[in-house]
Amino acid sequence: MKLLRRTLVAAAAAATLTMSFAALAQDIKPRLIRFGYGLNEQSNQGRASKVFADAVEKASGGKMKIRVVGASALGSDVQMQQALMGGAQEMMVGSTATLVGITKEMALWDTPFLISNAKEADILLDGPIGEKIKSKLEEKGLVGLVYWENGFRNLTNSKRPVTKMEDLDGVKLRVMQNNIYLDSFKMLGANAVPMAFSELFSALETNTVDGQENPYNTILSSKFYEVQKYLTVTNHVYSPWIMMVSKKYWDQLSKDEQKVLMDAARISRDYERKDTRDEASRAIADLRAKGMQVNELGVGEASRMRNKLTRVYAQIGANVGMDLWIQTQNELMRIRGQK
Ligand code: TK8
Repeated sequence: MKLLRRTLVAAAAAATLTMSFAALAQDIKPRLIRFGYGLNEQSNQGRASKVFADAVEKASGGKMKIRVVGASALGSDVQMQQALMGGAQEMMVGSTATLVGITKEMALWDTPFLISNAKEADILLDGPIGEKIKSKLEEKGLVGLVYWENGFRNLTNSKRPVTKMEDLDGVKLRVMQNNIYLDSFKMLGANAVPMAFSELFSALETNTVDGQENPYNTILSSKFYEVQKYLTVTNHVYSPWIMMVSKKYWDQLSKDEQKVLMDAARISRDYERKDTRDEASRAIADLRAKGMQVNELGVGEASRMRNKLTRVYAQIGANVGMDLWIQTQNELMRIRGQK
């Protein structure tokens, strides 16, 4: 009996020792988190990524370190998603549109002309609808933290001013790797081709494609004005970004560490949306100053386009499911009724 007790005490002591060694090792070696994104450092995406990294470092007292890698240096959105699912990379921020092949409900955010202002975007993204869609990522090995604003997308090209639908005829247009975008722009008459963002600048420069569509912020930060003459204010879709963690990695973290990442993600989201909106409000003037020729769509053209896209709306409804689709329409009616 005595012997047994002594053995147990010794075993317990050994266990405590091992545990404190592990704790010590963790204290010394910060958890290094690779965080990838597609745009360059001097962009809204780059600035907010830095805010996130600083917030994590501060809240963890330096125990968790974010290594921020921009300009698609860790891969395109699609490649990074795969790396997160496989556990080869810890974190990223990128377009929700490129996630549709993984989580079909993400197609809600591809709906043309769905969201018409920042208030609607914030309520849909941060409320139950955004949460529901985000939670679908988990079964695919991804943990969605928060949505950032990419923004309202506008059209640029090097051929001609686009004022009506027919002006898109024959324009070779890069779209994201997403079927809704591909089908939509084909239906509108463009010669749409899917391509990773990382290849876009040189494709525009070499005239492999004539045009593309992205928010003002990106047209500025990626210097598309150097290779695109015409900008059409279409606001054809509000496009979010989403911050994600590899589920394999997330599950290894303690509750406290998960909270550090989530809190910092929220801080970066609030910063990012404000920064993006400030920049977007000045952007048309900036892009004109850089030499772009800016025009609006002709009267009634947006609704002509919407009518042309009936099949796309049906396709999105099928992707996201009727419940979610109706819930979204109801939510928008509620928000619009408040005004
Ligand atoms: C950046 C992309 C970009 C998106 C696109 O990696 O591909 O056009 O708008 O922001 O996610």
